[in-house]
Amino acid sequence: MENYSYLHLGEPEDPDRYVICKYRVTTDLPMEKAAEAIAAEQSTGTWTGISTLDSGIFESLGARITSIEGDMVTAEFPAEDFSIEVGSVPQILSVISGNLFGLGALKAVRLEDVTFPKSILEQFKGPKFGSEGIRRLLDRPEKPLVGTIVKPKIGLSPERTAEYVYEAGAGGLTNSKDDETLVDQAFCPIQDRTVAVAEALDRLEAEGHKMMHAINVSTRGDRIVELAEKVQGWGAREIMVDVITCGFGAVQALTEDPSIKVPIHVHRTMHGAFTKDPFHGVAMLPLTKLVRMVGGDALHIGTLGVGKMSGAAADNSNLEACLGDDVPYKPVMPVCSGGVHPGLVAEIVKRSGMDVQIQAGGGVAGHPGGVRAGAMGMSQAVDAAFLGIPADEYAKDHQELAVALREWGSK
Ligand code: CAP
Ligand code: MG
Repeated sequence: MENYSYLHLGEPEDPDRYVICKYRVTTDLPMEKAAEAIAAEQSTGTWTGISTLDSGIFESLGARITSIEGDMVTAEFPAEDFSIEVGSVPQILSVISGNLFGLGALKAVRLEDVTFPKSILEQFKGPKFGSEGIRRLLDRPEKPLVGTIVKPKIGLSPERTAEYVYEAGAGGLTNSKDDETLVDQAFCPIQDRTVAVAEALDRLEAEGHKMMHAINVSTRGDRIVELAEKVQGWGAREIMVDVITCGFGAVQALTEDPSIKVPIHVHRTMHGAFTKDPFHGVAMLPLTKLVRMVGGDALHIGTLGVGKMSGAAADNSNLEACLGDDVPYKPVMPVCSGGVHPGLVAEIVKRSGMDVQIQAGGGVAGHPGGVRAGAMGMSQAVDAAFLGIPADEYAKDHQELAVALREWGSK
């Protein structure tokens, strides 16, 4: 039996023919051995030599380890390792982030990044709306979008949800959304909620304010498109889906269905289970790239190092993956959410720039003056950041912002 080596150290990476993955590897073995174990398991090999592997298969389909720098291993997978079925994220994930996580040869391994060749990028359509399309629908060309998550997460009736949305819009917010645990519970049926919220949004529009609210349709894969179509028919202007719990296939079913004509807001609840450990799991970055490929219009990327979810990536890599022009798709609207309040807005905008949607749930509903005042406080904070005026200075003439800064402080 031939003993094939997957090591091609020092050879140049070939971004036109290969999917290039960066893995952070923790192991007691020599790093070359651990890297070979990954390449073998994820492409043409297994734990032992096998009689059925010939040089033709190995040379055309075997993964290549092109570099090992410290604990960072670069592996290239030939484009031919991936399905000819157009745009299959499940199969891509099985290759680049599959069995390797369980390999005994590795104490820990984390997929940090992935780059796809043109031949695979071309299989995907990217967002229909993206950040520009959402801005166009809201008539908000430049300022950061400013939103809320209806709180409490669960418990409000359709009428109280709609009232919350109306108050948030009256306070100046451009966006609101269902929380990730709300879909179609008895206390707030999705049809009644969608209809009531649509009426609130119509009322706001008649008063001159454009706003969208994302209705959460996260459900079984065989029902999600049907539910989204219904929700759209009941008046939803935006739809929300959880990419981790529903899967990339579900997001893609929504984004590629010609009958769905509203933007798709992508939540990522559960991602912390595999993104939080810096040595094991999958970083958010590959997932962000895949969400853009499958056509999410807006995506949660965390709060760039401030806010309650600060265990997640604090750098700008996910923001850049949403907005960068290195892929042939429209930019995705990056959403900063999680423990946000008006006192954090300036710092977020300083880190993100203007192309961002900033959201606060507790930071709106927890305002001592109620939801409308909370929304005003957030809107004023975004206006101040947009104008480059420090929040406490702007607060001298903006009462709701002043109250919020007193309540929660500022960064
Ligand atoms: C924010 C939020 C978001 C998380 C997750 C929540 O509410 O609705 O789901 O921030 O976002 O329930 O926590 P608050 P991400 O504004 O009240 O914190 O995945 O980007 O971290
Ligand atoms: Mg939430």
